[in-house]
Amino acid sequence: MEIVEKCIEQGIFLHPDAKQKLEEQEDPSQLIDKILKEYNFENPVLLPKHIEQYTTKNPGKPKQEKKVESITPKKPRKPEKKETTKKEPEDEPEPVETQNGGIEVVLDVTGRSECEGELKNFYNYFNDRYEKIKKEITKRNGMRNARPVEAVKRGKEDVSVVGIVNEVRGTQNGHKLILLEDMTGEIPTLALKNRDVYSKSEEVLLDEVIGVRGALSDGSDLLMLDDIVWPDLPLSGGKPQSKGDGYIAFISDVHFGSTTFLEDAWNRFVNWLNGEYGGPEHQELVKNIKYLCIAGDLVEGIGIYPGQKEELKTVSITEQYREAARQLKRLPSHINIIISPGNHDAVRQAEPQPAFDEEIQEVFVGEMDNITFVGNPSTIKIAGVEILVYHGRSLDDLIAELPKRSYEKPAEVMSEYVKRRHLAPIYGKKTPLAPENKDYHYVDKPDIIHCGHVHKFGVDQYKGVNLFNTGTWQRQTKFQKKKGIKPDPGRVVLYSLENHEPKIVKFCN
Ligand code: D5M
Ligand code: FE
Ligand code: ZN
Repeated sequence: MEIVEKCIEQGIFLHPDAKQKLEEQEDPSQLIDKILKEYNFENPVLLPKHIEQYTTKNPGKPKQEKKVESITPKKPRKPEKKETTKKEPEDEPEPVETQNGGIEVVLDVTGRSECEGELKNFYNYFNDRYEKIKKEITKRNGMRNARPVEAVKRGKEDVSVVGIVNEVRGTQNGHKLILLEDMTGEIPTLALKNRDVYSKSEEVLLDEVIGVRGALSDGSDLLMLDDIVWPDLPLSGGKPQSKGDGYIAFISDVHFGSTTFLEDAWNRFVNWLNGEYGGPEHQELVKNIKYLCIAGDLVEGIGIYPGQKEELKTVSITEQYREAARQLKRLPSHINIIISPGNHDAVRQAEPQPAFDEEIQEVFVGEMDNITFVGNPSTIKIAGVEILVYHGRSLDDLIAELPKRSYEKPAEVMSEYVKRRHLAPIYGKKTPLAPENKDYHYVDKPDIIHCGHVHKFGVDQYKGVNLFNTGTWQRQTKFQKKKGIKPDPGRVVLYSLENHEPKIVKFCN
């Protein structure tokens, strides 16, 4: 299993034929390390052709290359009977755990990972993604009578269908072709360049679940589009009804252990929390801060990017977490801290990432008992307020794919999570995903989504969901300088559990 696990770790699925080829080699484990190091991660499935250049012995077997489509099992299409044990995820009650300070962990992969890198995991994952989002889409106008792809193909009149996007591309004549698939089959759909629907077609992302309405063109399978529908949320449901008291403080991307960590700003924040910075009215305010939520990249980590070593205070990951524990211990002990990991933390890279393992937790537990460790993403509830904590790695992919989105307004990019009801619509790219049997990136109806990762600060609201991106505590790194990304460090969002309004507090210009 070792080579398969190494692939899962990176969010890569090892095709069975590629696995067999690797196992025929002298040292499969060493070879897979080399391959993964050089792999471009554009295709989440590692195929025999990807490893051919590395294999030395060929035991004379004819090459049996298969087409990508035949093995990319992201399609919820007629699987073998025994794999169709289709679960109704809604019927599975999630065990709710109550932690420090009445923090309920509503959804978290920690301790529940079932991904074994098998085809059935892919099938179950995409099936769950499809069913959950379809359920929402079919509540929207014009989509109530959505029918399966195969039934639509036989129809004549106006039709609607919900499918996973298998391909999006511009045609030679400037129209947009979108290939949609459900468990019954695949259908090509076309947004004509001179129709209103065209601008919507430009927002369609690969692998996401969308609904479409249109009419079949005469004598063919091609569906001419009138509209594209995302699941989204209906208009704002208003503020949470609950009436708690005190504040939750939100921060992210602290990067302890980096030479670019902004110690002065952090010290101001710590002093402020202890009532030693900011004057009497601040003292009154900070007394009421009951929770601190940290959305990943707690430490700088090691081996994350090439050349990162030059910016490390220490190359010992345990020492970095010890420093984190020392720093968090300086905060008032009545503050309940929630820690979710990011791509710099020492857990598996593929999302959903579990909480820090026991060894790392012990570094903190020895020091303090007010921390709740959760996975990434995870949903927690505090005083009736539902918070979706997600580091935000997929923001890089959304910004790259959607021309109207940019690093300058990170909270607005997060509204895409609500519109698409998904935290990682594109499978692969810069966001490695482990195909769990259940889709942990589905977005239900949180009151708050809290992200970090892009090191840009922003607060926004969309359809009643508060969107916070809490920036960083690290100054511009060499990479960011090269890319022209100017970080927004030393900022905190305070959310009132009483009036449900956010406030911004700055500790750095
Ligand atoms: O991510 C901070 C931001 O910078 C995030 O948008 C990714 C981007 N970033 C930083 N370094 C790199 C490299 N080397 N490659 C690609 N993208 C990068 P963080 O998770 O804190 O590193
Ligand atoms: Fe970061
Ligand atoms: Zn990050």
